[in-house]
Amino acid sequence: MPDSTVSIPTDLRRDLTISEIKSTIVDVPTVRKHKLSSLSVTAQSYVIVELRLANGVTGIGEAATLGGPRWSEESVESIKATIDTYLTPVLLGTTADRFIAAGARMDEAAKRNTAAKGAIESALFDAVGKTLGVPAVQLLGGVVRERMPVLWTLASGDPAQEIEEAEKKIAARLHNTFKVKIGAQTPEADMTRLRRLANALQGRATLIVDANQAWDETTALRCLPILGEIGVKLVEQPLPAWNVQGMARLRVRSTVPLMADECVFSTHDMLDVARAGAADVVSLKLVKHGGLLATRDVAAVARAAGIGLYGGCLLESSIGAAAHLQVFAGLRDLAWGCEHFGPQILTEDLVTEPLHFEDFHIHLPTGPGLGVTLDQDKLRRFARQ
Ligand code: MUC
Ligand code: MG
Repeated sequence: MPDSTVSIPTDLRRDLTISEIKSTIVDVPTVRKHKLSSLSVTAQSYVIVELRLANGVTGIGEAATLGGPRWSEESVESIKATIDTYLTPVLLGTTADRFIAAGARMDEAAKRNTAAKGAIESALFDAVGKTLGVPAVQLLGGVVRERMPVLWTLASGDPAQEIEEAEKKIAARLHNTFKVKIGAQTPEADMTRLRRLANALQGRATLIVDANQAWDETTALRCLPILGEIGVKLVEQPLPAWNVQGMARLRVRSTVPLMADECVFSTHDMLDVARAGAADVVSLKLVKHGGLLATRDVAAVARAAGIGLYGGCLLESSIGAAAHLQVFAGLRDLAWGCEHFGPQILTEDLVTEPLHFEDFHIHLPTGPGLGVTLDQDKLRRFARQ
């Protein structure tokens, strides 16, 4: 039954006109060095988008990067240039709740540039959600889960430090699944490091690994049985992103499931991986897919192929993490949980009230839009001069 007491403003459509889009580069220090196979960071760089509507509501979004243009093609400098020069002009004056049309306009204005598009689309969902007083997930089909398991990434490369860090996370009941970043050192050194971690945390934690494309096929063939014997539960992107056929060959011989990350940006990539039988699981990320709706599209292709879903991250602050949670909360299955530990690896978060972690889970925020509020003082403080 429609509720006759709810009055929808007659000029709602005019109110939702996009009047201003502002982008700001920020660099936020991390609590320790975070070391991947081909890069390491001591500060995380984001582009924060503030998108204002004619009705006065401002939506926010975030584009994360990792090590400049080294994890993927986009850097904060290129993201800001794309937003300011190409995406903003095609959106100003249009209506914010036409998400799919906005995506088409952005695709016409710029090829790929998925992190830039994802940040803008997040801000659209935030602005519209805030205007209507509903969380973004409600605009995406509604909540399936209010909280989800969240892992922590061990990436200092020093096993003694990593064991101590993991112990603290377990004791605080924040995380008991750990993703270990491998590939920065020799495979032998990584296997020794993993054995140490597995022995120290035995029975109390689950380990997965992410090689970030570091291995070739023969190295992976040699190491996968060892990873299985150590008890590693999932191996993420062992081969270069281009080598989907190689991943398929590995998968046939591996007892440990494989997860696709850098090889799946678009729905077409997902389809190729599915057709090749190259992955058991896919890591979903707004920066790769280009927004909340595109992330759902990739998830739908994966689901159709029986590929499990994992909520990936790129060390987002609570702004970017909240945008991801709005999507993840509405997926029918999220068999592998998520990794939105980003807010905890920053020395300071960018929102007034950071996301809530408890009992090895991260909680979907309850407010409208993305459910978080940008802290303007922090934005000013961390803004690149
Ligand atoms: C990646 O490749 O998964 C996510 C977590 C982390 O530590 O690095 C990122 C990127
Ligand atoms: Mg990865």
